[in-house]
Amino acid sequence: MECRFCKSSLENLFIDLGHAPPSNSFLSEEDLDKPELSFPLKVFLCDKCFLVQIPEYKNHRDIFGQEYAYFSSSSKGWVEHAKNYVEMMLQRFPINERKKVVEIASNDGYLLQHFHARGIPVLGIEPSTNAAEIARTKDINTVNQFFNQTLAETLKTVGTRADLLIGNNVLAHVPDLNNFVCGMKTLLNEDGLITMEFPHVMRMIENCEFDTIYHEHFSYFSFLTINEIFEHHGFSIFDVEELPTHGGSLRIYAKHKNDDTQQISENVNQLLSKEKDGRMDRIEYYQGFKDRVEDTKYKLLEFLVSRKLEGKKTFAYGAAAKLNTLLNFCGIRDDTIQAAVDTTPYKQGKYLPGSHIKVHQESYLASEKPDIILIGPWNYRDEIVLRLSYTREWGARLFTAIPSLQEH
Ligand code: DWN
Repeated sequence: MECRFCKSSLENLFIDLGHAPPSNSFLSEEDLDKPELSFPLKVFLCDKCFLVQIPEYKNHRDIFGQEYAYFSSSSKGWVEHAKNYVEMMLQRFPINERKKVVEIASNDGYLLQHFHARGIPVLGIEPSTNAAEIARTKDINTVNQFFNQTLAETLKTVGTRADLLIGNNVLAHVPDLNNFVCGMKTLLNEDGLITMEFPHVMRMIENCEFDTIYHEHFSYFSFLTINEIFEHHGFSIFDVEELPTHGGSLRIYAKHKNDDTQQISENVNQLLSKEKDGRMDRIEYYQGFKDRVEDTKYKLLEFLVSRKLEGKKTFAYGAAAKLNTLLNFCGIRDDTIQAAVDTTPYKQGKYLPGSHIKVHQESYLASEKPDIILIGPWNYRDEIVLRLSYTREWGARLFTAIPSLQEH
């Protein structure tokens, strides 16, 4: 196997989470009587460019095709984050009705709707048909295709160039990374801007966020590696921010290398130095992760089995992809966690991949009154703990499991 960026041979195993079904492959009632596919979940480290990565065990077209389970608007916190981004960008850069804003992986229009509401021309690019159709109901012009160099060339041919090109939580989902970044180079106008957000591998390692490892996350980025990738493809990253979203993400701001309209912020060198001081350009930095992951696993299993033996009822709240990685790596099934709850209509009535725990709508909590509620998307912990305050009436206890078991 070779590194998807620098093509060096991949010799270093970062972590092996065993075989698991893809974390967003929710099952219908009928699917429970059929075979269920599991794939290896092995993560490798390139010892040349330090890109942490998973081979394309499951074809990305089968993951993000017709039906995708994740809708960006399913979490208020994320929609608020997108709205704040739009307001910040309009303050900082001259984005107006004469400009074109293009978002790659625009999902259900959660972000572009805020530019559209201001009369700024937008174009969404979204491969999942169900999400693209929701965006179109919000009057967001959406191309229902995967983004790549070919699509970029086609758009350029018909006169579409991006003055602002946005990509949030998409770069990690792209097997052919070089083709994707080449496509952005084609689509971005001469003095155009790129902003991209993606989970920061430094935070994943520091906070033991192994549950964010799943088949659709092909790459896990440090700033050192992202900077090398963008420089290689003729971009300059002129600013970077560390964000709290999704367990700790980076937002990068990039431009064409020959565009001198933006000054390079000190933030760029500061973060490069921080990562180098943290020895993220050394293999040793990436070693020992599995031991911490296993410690989290056994402490969670001990907790859940003890509650079960006491006759307690445990539910999961938030049928996130990360919950499925956690449950499948820990071998948790519907005997220890009896049900899950989620506000996403698409997920309700379906079953979690691997564990086959049924997903219910939120009212199921009040009708069943579980003693223990394990919050899957710990990245929305505060929002969810507040939302579930009513469960205290029957003495429910709320927990998260990452980075370690904590009560809230
Ligand atoms: O990269 C990705 C990240 C951004 O989102 C995607 N590949 C997949 C997805 O990962 P995830 O499913 O782990 O993401 P979330 O946003 O942590 O999932 C939250 C889940 O919890 C959703 O199914 C919605 C649900 N939810 C809920 O039921 N009630 C969320 C909140 C805040 C709530 O109050």
